[in-house]
Amino acid sequence: MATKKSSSGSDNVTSTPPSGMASSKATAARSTVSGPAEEQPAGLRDPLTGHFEGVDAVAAQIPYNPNKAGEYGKAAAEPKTGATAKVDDRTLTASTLSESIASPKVGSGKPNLGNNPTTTPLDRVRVDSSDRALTTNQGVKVADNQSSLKAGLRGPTLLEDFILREKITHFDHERIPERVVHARGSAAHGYFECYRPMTEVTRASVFSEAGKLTPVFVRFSTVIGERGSADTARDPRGFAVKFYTDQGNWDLVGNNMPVFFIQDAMKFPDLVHAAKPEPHNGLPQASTAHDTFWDFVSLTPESTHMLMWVMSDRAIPRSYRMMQGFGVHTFRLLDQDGKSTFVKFHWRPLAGVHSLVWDEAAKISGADPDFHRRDLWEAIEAGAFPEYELGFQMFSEEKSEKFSFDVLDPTKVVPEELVPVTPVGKMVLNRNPDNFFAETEQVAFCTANVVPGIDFSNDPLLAGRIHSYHDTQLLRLGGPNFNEIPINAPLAQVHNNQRDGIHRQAINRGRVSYEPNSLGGGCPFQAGAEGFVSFQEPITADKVRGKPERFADHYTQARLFWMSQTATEKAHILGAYRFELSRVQTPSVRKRMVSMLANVDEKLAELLAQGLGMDEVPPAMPIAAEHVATPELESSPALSIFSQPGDGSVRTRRIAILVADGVDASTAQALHAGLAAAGAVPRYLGERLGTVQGHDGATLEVGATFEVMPSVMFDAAVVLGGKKAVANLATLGHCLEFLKDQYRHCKPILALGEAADLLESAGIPAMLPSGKPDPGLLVEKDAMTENVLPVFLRAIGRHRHFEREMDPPEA
Ligand code: HDE
Repeated sequence: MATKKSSSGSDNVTSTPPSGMASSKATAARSTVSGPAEEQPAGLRDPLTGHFEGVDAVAAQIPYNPNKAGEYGKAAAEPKTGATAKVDDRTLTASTLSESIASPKVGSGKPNLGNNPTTTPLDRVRVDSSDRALTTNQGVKVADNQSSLKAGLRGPTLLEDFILREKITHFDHERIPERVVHARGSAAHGYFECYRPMTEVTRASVFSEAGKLTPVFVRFSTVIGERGSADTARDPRGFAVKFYTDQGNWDLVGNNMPVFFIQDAMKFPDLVHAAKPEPHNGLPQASTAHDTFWDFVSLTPESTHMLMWVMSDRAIPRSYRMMQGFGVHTFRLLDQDGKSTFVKFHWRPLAGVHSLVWDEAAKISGADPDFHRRDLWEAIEAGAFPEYELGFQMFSEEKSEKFSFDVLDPTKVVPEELVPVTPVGKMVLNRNPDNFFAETEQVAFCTANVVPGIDFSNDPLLAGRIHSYHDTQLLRLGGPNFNEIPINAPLAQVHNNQRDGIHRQAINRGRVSYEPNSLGGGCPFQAGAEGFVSFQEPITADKVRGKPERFADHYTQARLFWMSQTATEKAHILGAYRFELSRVQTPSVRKRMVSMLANVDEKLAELLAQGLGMDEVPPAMPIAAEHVATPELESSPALSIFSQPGDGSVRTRRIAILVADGVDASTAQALHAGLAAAGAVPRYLGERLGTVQGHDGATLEVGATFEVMPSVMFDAAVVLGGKKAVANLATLGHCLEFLKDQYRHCKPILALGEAADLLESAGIPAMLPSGKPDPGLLVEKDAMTENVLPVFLRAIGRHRHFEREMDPPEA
């Protein structure tokens, strides 16, 4: 670029046009406040005139709006592709004649036509500072990042210090509002692989061919706790998946439970206000175990079914990798001709569904509040990629009308025994995010994000969600351009006439920001049949507030759930109700809840009343339904967690090998190797970090200590022989507590040689309460045989040994 000396003598960039730009003579800037009626005579032509003539030729190709008639009546059902003009000279649609001028900042001077680069892969914004100096946000190198600029070393700091001010100002603004619900979450990238073409039911391209891969970003969350709350609270878990499809983004924003508390979006703020910390004192954090929640739900009997799920072990998953996901609402699949099939979406973890037990979950909240976040991160870092199968439950509208329940009611499931789940593909999470804030915090899911081939049903809860998610991001992410934040941008091209708004990034080329137009050659044009076409649902109805009659049956499916649980699950549900309601301070709220549950099962109500110290079971509360249809099923085995044990693999299970000086170290090493080879994660656990000396001369490095990783951080434990080691461990309160908790939480324990004595010191009974041998307690008094490891692996694969569970625990 040409430069001239400024008066101060320093080099300044001038306004002289750089080479490549039309000369000032050629453009001879004529005023554009008026234009000629006809083409200009040759002598008067200049580049601007030529440009306007070219634009006119483009505009003339669209002499009228040919689609106008198609907007009315029946014709509107089949939207036409927008009219476009043939544009040979692409400078005619440019914003400026100076477009061809290049610089490192404005680009090559050859715009990438028909392209929106803000949607390209995340590499475009991934920043790496290797070998780079520190700079300001303006790219100016910072010489000194230690001290502010002062008038004298002991003097006042100067306002002029733009480096200090920029740094502090950015820091001051580093937080955004947390999500009003689901604030606490963890996320990962991955892909979805389609098993087979589903084109007979949907035109969604994700499901168009076997082997088709679609990138995804998934965020798991708790609901009630604040952003920094503990992971293992009793709560539903969010299971939100953003599919970056070639037709645009599809968000399947689900939970790990297939039903919800309420039936109409109108009640959502009430539900959340009741469940969140109470407004006067901000108590309690991340827990529904308080008066306002139970007050609300006991007056809202449609919540009964969901409460059964939330009181079950589904609400305390062992890992995000080991829980199901559900779209909850009935959605529609639309085929190429717009034919609709109702669908419920199901995610199934290939690792099986596994949960914590409540006492364990409560203790984990202290030992490692980030338990689920860490688990997801570590599994992916270790290459043990979480996998989930997506299934469709498909049924026609006609079929759904014959069900005893309404499929538009989000407090109801469609039992799998009525409509089986058809597997359609698999999701693999194989990449941790680079940056928590930029990706996990800024990701914006929205139920309104659907693609051609997927549509909504009239579930009134879904309708509210379609509005709410977009709306909430406007505040949380600060304006209407949050879709341009890299994690939210689709991979499909974005071209429309939306402009402006805070933090706009796309620099749209050309003067046209409206449709229809002819000056931009009609572009971007309406896509017609190729675009998203809503299902054409015939509706004749009165405008009313209210709910369909069948929504009034609040208990049949709660009972179905209860009757489908094993004895262990029932005991846990009862225990959860007892825990939560014992924390409620208002006896009449407790009583109301028990009277609600009496409509589900008398025994449940009776046992709960006993557990809460009530003198008698209150009478069942009146039911809202005038008529309750006979349910199709008495029980649905698919609703039990135990119906999905997974493949019995021990992959990623954490195993503690308890060690102390004098331990049988070579057996420890052999077990460590065997467990690791099976995919488990063994750790030597001791009182202090450092080396442990085995009685056989071998040494072991302690990897974790009892105080940092108590029992609840492990899925199983090994206690080794070695007289001195056992005597040593028996003196450690931490160790005895550890073993007691392993036992109480029904985890497999392997005790070798003298270790049997240690179990006795910890008060662990050798037999089950029933008098039978405990299959999860493997005691080998003699030396280790080759049988020991396989039997132990099988016991770990079973996850828990609930046969030994007692309420209250005696051990
Ligand atoms: Fe949400 N929900 N929700 N929800 N929800 C939000 O959106 C809302 C509901 C779910 O990881 C919010 O971006 C309404 C059911 C998940 O970022 C908000 C209603 C289900 C996530 C919102 C519901 C969900 C949210 C808060 C009733 C299971 C976390 C922040 C009409 C199918 C997504 C945000 C993430 C988040 C509204 C009910 C799942 C306020 C109004 C039912 C997984 O928009």
